Amino acid sequence: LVRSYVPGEDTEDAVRAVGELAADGIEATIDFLGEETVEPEQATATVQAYRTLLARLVAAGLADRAEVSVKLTAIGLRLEDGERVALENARSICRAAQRAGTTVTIDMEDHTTTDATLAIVQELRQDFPDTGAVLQAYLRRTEDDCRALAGPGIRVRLCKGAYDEPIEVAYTDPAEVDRSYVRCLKVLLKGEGYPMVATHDPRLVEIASALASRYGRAQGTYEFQMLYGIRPAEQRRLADAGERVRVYLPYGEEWYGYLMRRLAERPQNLSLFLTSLISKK
Ligand code: FMN
Repeated sequence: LVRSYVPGEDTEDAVRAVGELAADGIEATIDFLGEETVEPEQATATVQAYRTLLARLVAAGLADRAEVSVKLTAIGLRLEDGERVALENARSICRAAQRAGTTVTIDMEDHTTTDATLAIVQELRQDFPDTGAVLQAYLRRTEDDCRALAGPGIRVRLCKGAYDEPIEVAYTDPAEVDRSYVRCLKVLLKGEGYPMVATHDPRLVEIASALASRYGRAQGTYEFQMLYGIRPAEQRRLADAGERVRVYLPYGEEWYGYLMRRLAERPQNLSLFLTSLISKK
């Protein structure tokens, strides 16, 4: 079970999985699973893990098939002077990614981090213009954020959102979240940026394809993203149809304890686990 959703604990496991996906014409974005950072040393170790990973991707000739996804809380956002620490650490990862010839996307976490995260992404984009942002359709603010991030070349991953958010800031009715997702898709696909459509929801995938052709977007001027091991046949179907597809691939040592805690909380709910793998609640 574990190996179907996380390819392994080591850098080599992640690199091997990237190679396997590449053979199917699918790209990757790799997330190093660290624990919530409570000490600066842990943040530094996470940065080092990303640097090692990027070097290994280059050595394996796969740096053009994979980018990395980074959570700011894993590189210091919640430490003292956290915004500065996280920005400096993120810069270091972006520099390594640029040298490797690939990109970084900054994951979005719970709503208390949205402003800081977007501010840091904007700062990073000064030096590394292809740094990706993530917007969550369940937040009421997100349609506006999409407008602000629909400019030329801006990489934006649109997802529904994975955290338990209060009704003041988020839509809680799934139908409302879907409607918001479609409104956001329209803004991003009509815009001049590079939308990354992250969902497994068959209806939203279909709507995204239809909107892309309605707005005259060629395949490859946007992409689909799904989690490693979820709907793999659909991932291959989209890739075979000429779409650009990227899989979010988590790996790391913290994986096992993490999975066990999630399953202990809600043993009946595997999809909750899969979502929490992303959100690290
Ligand atoms: N949720 C977040 O809150 N922040 C993220 O950065 C994030 N990144 C994701 C990346 C990918 C490739 C995918 C597929 C999902 C991501 N999610 C993220 C999780 C989604 O918000 C959502 O919980 C999950 O995809 C289930 O919804 P679905 O029915 O649209 O697939």
